[in-house]
Amino acid sequence: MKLMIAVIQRQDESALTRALVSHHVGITRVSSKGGFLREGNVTLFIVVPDHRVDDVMQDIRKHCYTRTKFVAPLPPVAESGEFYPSTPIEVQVGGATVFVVDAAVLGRA
Ligand code: 2BA
Repeated sequence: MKLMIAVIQRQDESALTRALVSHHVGITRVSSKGGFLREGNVTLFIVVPDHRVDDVMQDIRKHCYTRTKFVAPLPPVAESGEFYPSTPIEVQVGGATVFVVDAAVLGRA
């Protein structure tokens, strides 16, 4: 068994979870927040037999899109009154960040 931990963007959640549920894949969803952008995202916990990992990845690839965000970089420590031009930097987010680890289901209470 594998535990797949997928960090996805909120905009992709609905289509992806619908697809996974229709393929009889069990999911647990938690609200999360990226450490860099500090924007809300969604983390899905998915446990599947090894042979289904590729099917889940296919759904993730199909429904999770790369988007461009602009973030204002943090200013360096500046002398008071010093002008600091903060040009937003472009960041690519997604499609999805997926971690796959071995899992054992020991039973259900
Ligand atoms: P965030 O941490 O908010 O990162 C959003 C995007 O900002 C990242 O997209 C990446 O393109 C960029 N980024 C992240 N850290 C950066 C840095 N130190 N310098 C410059 N750019 C940086 P993704 O790579 O697609 O990641 C999307 C979200 O997936 C992340 O949101 C985070 O919630 C999660 N994630 C990504 N890598 C992770 C990791 N190694 N461990 C745990 N969660 C991760």
